[in-house]
Amino acid sequence: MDPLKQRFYEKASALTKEMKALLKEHGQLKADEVTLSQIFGGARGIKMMMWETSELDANEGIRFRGYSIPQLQELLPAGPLGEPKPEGLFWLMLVGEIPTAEQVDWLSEQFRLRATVPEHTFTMLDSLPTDTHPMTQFILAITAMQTDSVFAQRYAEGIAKADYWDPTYEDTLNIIARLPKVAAYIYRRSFHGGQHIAPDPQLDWAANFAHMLGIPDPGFQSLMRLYMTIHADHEGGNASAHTVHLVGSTLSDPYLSFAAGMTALAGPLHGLANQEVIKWIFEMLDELGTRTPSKEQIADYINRTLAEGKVIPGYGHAVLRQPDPRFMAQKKYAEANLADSDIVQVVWKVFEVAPGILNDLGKVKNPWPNVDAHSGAILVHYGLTEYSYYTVLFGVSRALGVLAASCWSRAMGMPLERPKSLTSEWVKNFIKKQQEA
Ligand code: HAX
Repeated sequence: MDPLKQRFYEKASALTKEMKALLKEHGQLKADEVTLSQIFGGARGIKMMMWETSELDANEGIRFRGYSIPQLQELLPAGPLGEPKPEGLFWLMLVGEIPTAEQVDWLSEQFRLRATVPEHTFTMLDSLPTDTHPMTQFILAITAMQTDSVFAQRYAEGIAKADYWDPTYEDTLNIIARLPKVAAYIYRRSFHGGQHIAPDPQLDWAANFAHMLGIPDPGFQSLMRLYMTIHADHEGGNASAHTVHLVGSTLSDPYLSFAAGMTALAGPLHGLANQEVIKWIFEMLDELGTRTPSKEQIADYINRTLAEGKVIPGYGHAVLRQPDPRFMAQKKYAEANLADSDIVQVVWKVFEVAPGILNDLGKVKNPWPNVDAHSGAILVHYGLTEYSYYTVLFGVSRALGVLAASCWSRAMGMPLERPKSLTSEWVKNFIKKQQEA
């Protein structure tokens, strides 16, 4: 057994045993009470699933195994320009320990060794029109690779429930290893005439992805390490993670459950917001006829967007009630590396005026920027201007968190997820009974 798999097995076996004993004694304790407003309001805040890899606090933002993003930037083994390697975050999320530089190098090598994509994936992609949305291509490509699922094969052979975690781990490493190649292929066929770039075996996972996209700037490689780290996980309740969790609970294998999660990420209220933000900014600049709008011009454009009954993309969040630390990490990166960029300065000016305007509406619970408000401007700076591709980048990163969490779900023997739904008739009767009581 490889060292990471061995460590995961030890950790997961111990925690599963501990949780079983705790549940036996305390299983009847109430962890939550649910209001009708929560049921009608998108299940906000209802505690209903286990998710080991990260936890979100409304005011503090995300912590991965207890570590904030600035702490990860300090503690995880880094690339040459100082940003953490996402391999290290994956290790941390999977086993709860900060890895050494040697362990991260070992994982980079694992991803290199497992990166061969089944050829029919490319044949399938090449059969699609090149203007097919990149997220559609991405989802189809993940699904096409499912022919290689170790979990599906072992299940068909008749695997014991106690062993589900093992092929889940294998699929997890294989999928993460293959995604940069698949995602770069989609980018190059969609926007660069199908001129593909061979992987560079000297590079770590994120830098190799940057290389295959065709942007040789070492700054872009470093940005990709940061990008792949901060987008990886946001606890279990967000739409993409929850979808992976739900579909995985049917024992649909990691390829299919991850592809399902990517269909959720492709919604404009979730991951697609990163393309919507830059699209909205470009439309604003075109309409205003300037690359350097004033704060007053931006405020006016925000008000016009709201008057048209649209949302301001990149602002608001279902859980967060402060500026997203993932936004702040990107802002800090931009301040250090590309403070002169016009498009980045537009993002900062929007940050100065949008929260006040949204706050004044009186209904927006969180007027602050989320992760998607900043990423596009930095990508544009490095020449990655084709914004319909941005959510694929998010998706490659999201694999790290949701698949590590899938390993935990199978190791802990999580059952088929099946919450209760209600009818309006039930709600009316319930209210009547409460009033009579
Ligand atoms: N612009 C305008 N209005 C907004 C708004 C925004 N950015 N954010 C929230 N509102 C509105 C809602 O549409 C809602 O209006 P109605 O009552 O008229 O329907 C009201 O404020 C209350 O909403 P909320 O409780 O504050 O927010 P929700 O939890 O319902 O929704 C969303 C959270 C992220 C979907 C929402 O803030 C939004 O639509 N933001 C813009 C899209 C976006 O940036 N999405 C990415 C989120 C982060 C993410 O998942 N990234 O992948």
